[in-house]
Amino acid sequence: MNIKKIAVIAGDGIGPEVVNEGIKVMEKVAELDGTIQFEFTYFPWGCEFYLEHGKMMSDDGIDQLKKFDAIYLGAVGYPGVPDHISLWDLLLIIRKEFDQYINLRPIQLLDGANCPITDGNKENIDMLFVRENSEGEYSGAGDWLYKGKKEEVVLQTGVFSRKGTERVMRHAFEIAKAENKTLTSISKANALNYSMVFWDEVFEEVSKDYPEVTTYSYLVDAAAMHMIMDPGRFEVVVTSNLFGDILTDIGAALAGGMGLAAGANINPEREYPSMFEPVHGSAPDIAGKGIANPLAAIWSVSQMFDFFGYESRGKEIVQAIEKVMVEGKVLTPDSGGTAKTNEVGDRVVELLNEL
Ligand code: GGG
Repeated sequence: MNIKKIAVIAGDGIGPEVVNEGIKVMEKVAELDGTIQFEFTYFPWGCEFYLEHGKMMSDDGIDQLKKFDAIYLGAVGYPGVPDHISLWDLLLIIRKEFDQYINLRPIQLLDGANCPITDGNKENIDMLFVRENSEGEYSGAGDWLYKGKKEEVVLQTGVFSRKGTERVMRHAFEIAKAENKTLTSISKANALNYSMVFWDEVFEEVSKDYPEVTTYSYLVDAAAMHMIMDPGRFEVVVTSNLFGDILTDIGAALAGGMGLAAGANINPEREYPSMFEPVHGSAPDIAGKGIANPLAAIWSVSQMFDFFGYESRGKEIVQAIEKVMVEGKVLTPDSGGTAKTNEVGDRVVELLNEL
């Protein structure tokens, strides 16, 4: 039996509600498979923990998480705790400490999902974003000078190392090559005259090692427009931390909304645990009402199965999500239904039984 130890950080707001459904699905798939089993350890970290202890996670939190095979995260952020603290002191610190330098965000329009553009279909909305996840605009480098004075100045420095830039590009090229897809790099070299000129140069250099991969390069503003006007241009996409975060929200909208957007924070060397999460935040406005859409959290479970080498099980989970969407009977309000979070999770489990 392949036993995987999973650290569960359900986090804030709707995090615990959607994570519960993801765990249901993990257990069902493990039961159906018969060769894999999960052991869950729950960590109470997040904004409530912060309000009680003055910190988002225990001081030795990173050491505690190190021994797990993967982390399953819900959502972070809640009114009462500044957003930069809740994000930096839990989610971003885990990504950095565990060198999860790849953020994989699939943008895939499933049958039954609501696409806001007229020409959107399964064929032209099928992309994989490979977002740089360890540095760039999210490096945390900067300063706040003369705080509160009239001379006040803030600096937020983008950090693009050769190692960090090259490795995310190589990872994206490897995916594009294996899947026989095109690779698009998204940057902004006309305005960001150091970081993005460098980004484009490294992309050009690395592309020489992958002559079989057709490449494109767009400025981020043009890319944002093309994603709406002509999404079929994009297959595998590599981009920086901030651009990736923004563009994948456009992607989420194209593919049916944030309730379907999943993300995997990967340490490709497997030296540290990787982390799987819905892309959405904690949605305090609907927290506790039992109406949050659990499908993004469930889709991220499919990414976890892929990561563990159970790709066919991962595919089945996405198929079950698609069936729920096609049936259209058990959907949460954001997808036009009236179902509760747990009912959607239960329906996914029932459909997995039938696949
Ligand atoms: N699901 C995790 C979560 O709450 N994410 C909110 C967020 O703001 N994430 C920023 C990022 O992915 O960089």
